[in-house]
Amino acid sequence: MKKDDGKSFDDINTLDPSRRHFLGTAGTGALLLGLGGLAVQQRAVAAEKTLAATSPAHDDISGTILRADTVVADPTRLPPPIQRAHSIHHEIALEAREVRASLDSGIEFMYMTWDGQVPGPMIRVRQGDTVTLTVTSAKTNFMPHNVDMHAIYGTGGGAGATLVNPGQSRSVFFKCEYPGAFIYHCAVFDMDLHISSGMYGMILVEPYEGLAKVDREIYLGQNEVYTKEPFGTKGVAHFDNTSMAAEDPTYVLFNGAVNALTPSRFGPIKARVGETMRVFMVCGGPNLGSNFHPIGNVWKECWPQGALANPPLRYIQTQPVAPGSCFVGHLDLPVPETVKLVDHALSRVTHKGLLAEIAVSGLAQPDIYRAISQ
Ligand SMILES: [Cu+2]
Repeated sequence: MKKDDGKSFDDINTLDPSRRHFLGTAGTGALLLGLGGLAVQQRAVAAEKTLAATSPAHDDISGTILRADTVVADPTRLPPPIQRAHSIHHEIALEAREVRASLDSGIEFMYMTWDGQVPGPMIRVRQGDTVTLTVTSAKTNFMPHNVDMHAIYGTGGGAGATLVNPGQSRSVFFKCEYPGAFIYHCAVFDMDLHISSGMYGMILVEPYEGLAKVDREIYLGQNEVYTKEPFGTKGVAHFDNTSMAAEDPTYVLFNGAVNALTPSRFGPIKARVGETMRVFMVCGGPNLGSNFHPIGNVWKECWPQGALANPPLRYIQTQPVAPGSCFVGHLDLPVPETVKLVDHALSRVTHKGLLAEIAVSGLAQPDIYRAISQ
């Protein structure tokens, strides 16, 4: 994907040494071409749908699949705020990539992704900008994919025009006429499976006047995953169409993995006392919305549905974010603390793997907060 200074987001989204502070033990994250002793579960699901018969066991189909250490997107890697006051044209590329990677320590899952990460790369343009979007499907894929952009006028948000089979590439032109933070997602026939497997991201259309200045920005995505095995079962987690149809997920996740943005996995997001932070969140679903709450803090301002054309709400504790929608909010960070970002439907935190943390470091501010021992 290209941003407006001509650099490729591929450079950003490839895990480089500067990301290792965040990714910790994730290693290089380079995609490795693996020989598929393990089958592609999506193919098994397709067999269930089309044959209405016993689906092949996951390990009964051999194929070539991509493998990666992780699909977890670094929440601090996003395009910078737009400084210009004129419109430009963007050439943006997204690659549909089916990849087997870690859902949790000792658990692997067959993801479907944009550019190998969950959520997909954040696209950032300005109202009035035009885009040529090229959607490519990796040759190693098994499924058709496409993109529905909620940020545009056009049939299916471009879904029909971008439908690609493995090895194919197609392009669509659009103009971003209205501002806001919008989801983009795969929209093939079994789109719930594709979104649940990771095929969603955010396109931010900044309003003509731009956004308020903040010290830091982060980007998160929430989705739920449905597996045949109970939560935490080691080994390969197989997708379960039945529990998806019942909207009864096994996992609810930020950035595609269990407790991904915490010290036990890839580390918390870091900030300093006195800074301001803008949080972008896209809720992929496919079925559950979020009740987005910062524990130990408050949304000083937030824009429901990412609708930046409207005035923000102020000092909001828990903001609903519908599946297929987005959130933009601001945090003040006046004291040293760990802010836990959660869905306040808290069983999703305690039983289903959803947690991100912001570690705010700096001098204590006892006039604002202090513990008192007796
Ligand atoms: Cu897809």
